Amino acid sequence: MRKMFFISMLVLLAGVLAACGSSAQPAAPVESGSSSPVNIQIETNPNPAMMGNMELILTITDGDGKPIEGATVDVSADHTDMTGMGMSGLATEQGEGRYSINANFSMSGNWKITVYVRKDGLDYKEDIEFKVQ
Ligand SMILES: [Cu+2]
Repeated sequence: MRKMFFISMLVLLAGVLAACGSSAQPAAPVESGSSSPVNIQIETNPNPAMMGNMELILTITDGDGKPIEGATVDVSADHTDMTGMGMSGLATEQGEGRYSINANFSMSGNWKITVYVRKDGLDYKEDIEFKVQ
């Protein structure tokens, strides 16, 4: 229950990842490459990532390191070792390229976070491996 303390003030303001067994994936986004137009850094609160309720904070910048603001940022999470544990939701913009979303990670282990960043002509997807203690 101690994790609840860290995020209780943020829940009302931020997006929430909702558990969902059959979320439709958007079609054919651009996969990340070596010369990526978008960089995504992921932080968690609490840090390191722990089972239970967590806030994920994504800092999204362009190839020049400038924050990407005003984007639509979809986040999904899958427990890599199992099926049927997917969650997805829309992150809430916090300014200066930061986007946050709350999620309940019901199991420890390896998760894959998939982030979709869309703005004007930009349609970008990145998978981020993620370990929950
Ligand atoms: Cu699981």
